[in-house]
Amino acid sequence: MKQALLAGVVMACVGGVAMAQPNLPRPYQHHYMEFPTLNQTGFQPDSPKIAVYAVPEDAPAPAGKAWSAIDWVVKDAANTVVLSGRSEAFGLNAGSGKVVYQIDFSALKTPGSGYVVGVKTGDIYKVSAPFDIRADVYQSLKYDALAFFYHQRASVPIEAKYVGDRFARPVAHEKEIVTCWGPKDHRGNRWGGCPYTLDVSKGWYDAGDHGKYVVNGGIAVWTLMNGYEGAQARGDRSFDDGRVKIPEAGNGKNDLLDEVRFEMDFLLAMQVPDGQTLNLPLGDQRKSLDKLTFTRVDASGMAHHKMHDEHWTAIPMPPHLDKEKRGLSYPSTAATLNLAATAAQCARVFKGVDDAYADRCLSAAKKAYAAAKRVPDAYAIDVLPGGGGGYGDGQLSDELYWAAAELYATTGEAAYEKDVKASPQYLTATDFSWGKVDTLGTLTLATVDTPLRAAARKAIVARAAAMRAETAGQGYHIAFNKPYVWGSTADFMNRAMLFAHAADVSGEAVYRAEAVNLMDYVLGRNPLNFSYVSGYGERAMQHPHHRFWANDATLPPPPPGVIAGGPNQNPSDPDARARLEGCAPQTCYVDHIGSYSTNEVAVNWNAPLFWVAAWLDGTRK
Ligand code: 9MR
Repeated sequence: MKQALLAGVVMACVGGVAMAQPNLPRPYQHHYMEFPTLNQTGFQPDSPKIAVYAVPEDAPAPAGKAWSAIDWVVKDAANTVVLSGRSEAFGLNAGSGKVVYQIDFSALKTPGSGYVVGVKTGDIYKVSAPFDIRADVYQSLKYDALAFFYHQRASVPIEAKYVGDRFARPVAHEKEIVTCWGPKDHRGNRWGGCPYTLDVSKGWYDAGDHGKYVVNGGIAVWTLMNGYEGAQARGDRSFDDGRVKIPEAGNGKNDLLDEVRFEMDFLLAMQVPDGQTLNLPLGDQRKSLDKLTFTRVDASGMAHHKMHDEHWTAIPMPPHLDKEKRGLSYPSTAATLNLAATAAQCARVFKGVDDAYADRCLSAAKKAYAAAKRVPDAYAIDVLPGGGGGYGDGQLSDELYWAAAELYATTGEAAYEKDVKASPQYLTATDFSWGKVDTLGTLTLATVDTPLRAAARKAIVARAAAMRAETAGQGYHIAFNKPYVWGSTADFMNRAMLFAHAADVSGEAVYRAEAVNLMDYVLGRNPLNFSYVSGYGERAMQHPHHRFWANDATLPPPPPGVIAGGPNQNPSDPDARARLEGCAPQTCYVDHIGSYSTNEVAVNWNAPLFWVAAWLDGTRK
């Protein structure tokens, strides 16, 4: 059930017993864990439907006692029992340290609104958040999750006619004509600056901050383009011109591609002009950051790693009030390969839509790829003490494989094929994130029609089968048995994306079910009984670490469809640490504006949320 950001107290009533469920206060209060948890938005009629109930006591059960079975009901909005059953205890859920019960009510397929699941404890029922059953349960989420990227645009005003008065804001960082920081860095190393300026306007702000980072923008825009390729393949018209609320609607081009282009323009602008030589630190110099050794290299075609403020700004800080000086970080091989990969993909998706743009992308991609081969070990090093995220990466063979795979998929050229096949990551499929991108290459090879497609598809399905084996051991019935790190919700969504690819190519319904399980977790079936997506669910994220959506007297809350980073078992910000001492991994989260390590939002996280919502909606029966 999509709900407006509720305040106050919600009364839930099952079997005539009313229970107060106060809306999520700040800081988080743990008694919410005592209600059955489920996807608070709802379910497609033919989808599996699972709720999870955790016993309030800490596990294990008192010596000699077993946890007994529980009785549950599902009631409709008229308070009529439509399904009932009994569940044995699943046992201890390691991620939360509680004993849980799984309630499978998949048999209920009747569309409706305002259903609840109730669990009998003593004389009362504890009830879940209300939810819907309907075929179009993900329809608005796919558009809202995509709208995030319009909201995050730099250099243009965010206009009320597309987002409503509440979320509109003036233009910020309108003309970003900048050069590299320097000539010295904060440790005294002399880089020497860059003898040119670049106009790197446009693009999306990364997250709650106003930096623009090539490697994170890269995976995000790749995900959007991969979503476009999937939509095209299934004949999904959801993003045809005029379907999305953005200024480009009506320009005759697909609106999803319009959003993609807004970021691609920025990425292309980050490329070093021809004929430029720069001093760069080559090789792994992490142990001698105070005494970097520089080499003069032909940097033509490389990409600058980042573009951001000189100092971290205060929060809140609407972007148009940001007075910081902004500048370019030096080119890195990682950024260069991100540009090569995404520009090659851009050339593919814009072919036939805007051939001139496709050509521009292809030539940038080839140039970037050649530059990365020429300068394979220019690792990103921060030249400022703060002001932007690090996004450092000391392992680039995955980036090289991804870029080669994109160029091969777009051009079919033998040289790229040779590099793809020679890569140690050839056809690997693993968890992916901004710094680990080999699977993006394999997903593209599984998508595009080349002689490698069958083998890539096999690898994706094998990976899905391996991940699926994790579900049985998880109390929340999720294919996720790994640490909860910064941005864990995106780890969930990236896994869901891989399951979706596996479902597409294998036709196996079990993989769709696993994608649904992961989405259910993010939308409420979790130990915090919390939806990490703003505006979706009775208890949903409302206080992100975001400089504009500060949700205070003057600034708006997050718009609907924005996903928080989520539980982080090693939270590093003071607001989280103060509240989360000794937390179990799945509970290391606070809905607090200060908590950048659990409650920030980011382009690389909303992109897979968008992808999965679009897929679940676009493939519904
Ligand atoms: O998503 C990034 C995560 O993997 C890193 O551990 C973390 C610390 O370096 O940074 C995260 O990215 C943040 C970036 O550095 C700055 N903008 C906000 C990003 C999301 O929190």
